[in-house]
Amino acid sequence: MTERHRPTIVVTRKLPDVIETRMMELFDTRLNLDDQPMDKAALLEAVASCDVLVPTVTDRIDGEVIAAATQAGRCKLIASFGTGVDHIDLRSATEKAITVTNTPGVLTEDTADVAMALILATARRLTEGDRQVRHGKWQGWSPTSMLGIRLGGKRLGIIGMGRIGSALARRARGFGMSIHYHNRRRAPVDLETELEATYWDSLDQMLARMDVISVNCPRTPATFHLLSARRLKLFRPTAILVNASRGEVVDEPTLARMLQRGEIAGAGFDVYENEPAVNPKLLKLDNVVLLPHLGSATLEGRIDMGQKVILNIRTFVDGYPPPDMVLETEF
Ligand code: 8YV
Repeated sequence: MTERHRPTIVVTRKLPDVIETRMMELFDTRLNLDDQPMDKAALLEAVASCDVLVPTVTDRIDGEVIAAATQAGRCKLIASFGTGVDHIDLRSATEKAITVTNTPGVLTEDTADVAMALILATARRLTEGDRQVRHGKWQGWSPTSMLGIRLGGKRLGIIGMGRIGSALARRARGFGMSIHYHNRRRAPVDLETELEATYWDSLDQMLARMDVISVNCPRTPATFHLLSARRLKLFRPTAILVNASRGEVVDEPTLARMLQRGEIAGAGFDVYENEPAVNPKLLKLDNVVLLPHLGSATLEGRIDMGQKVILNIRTFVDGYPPPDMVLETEF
């Protein structure tokens, strides 16, 4: 039996122990045990000295990094730990014949849980209430204090009815919400029937009629500021917005201003335009829920993601197309 090629891989962030151990068994692996995000110089050095780079959402794999990989002539695979690939310059990777893989599917349910949690927390003012109790400001029960919005019977508008959008819709139905969605392509009839979902070809028309809006589309050139100032102004003043996808899909400064003025009732954020920086206006508002990009943050999810990365690397090294190959044309 011929020996399998043992590639050199560089992992840019600390991964769950079980994944790092397996990587060490299978590959010549350089880990990042102190978990400090790599700066540009470190990334350029890493990509020039490995066969496979394993980055995460916190690494900007731009044209310069791809060029460094090409010049050194070694790195042929970028096996990203995560589903979103907006941190990778896919065009440069395609041009330079560098394969890119991601980890779709295994973080769907965890991310939908966080989107639903944001809807509940924003509508029922959970984090605001927590702050009140914690800071000794609670004066006791009152019939008219801390009133929120009942979710049952309300309309949820989902922007991006992919895996996560559909998983969120299933959860929201359990809370009595009706499902509306906008997507590049209309969903298959089976899914629409299962979710009793209403398709809106016009995003503008949908936005103006929803009680809750959830962003679940990927960040691509076409979705950058999809919720622009003009579109945010279409929201009903009683509406709430949640985003567990990517901050760049929403014009964050305009949203912050509108929340401050009460032109939109509330918002739940898991992601931000300039992570980890958060618009300072948001920090002062009580009608927002601010989470630190928790979407896929379960131990089980992160282990499943790591296993996908390993499978992608092994398949590629064996000379086959890896299962989660990302095609630039999809984005
Ligand atoms: C991941 C995410 O944890 O997979 C994604 O697209 O947004 C996150 O939930 C992160 O990207 C890991 O790189």
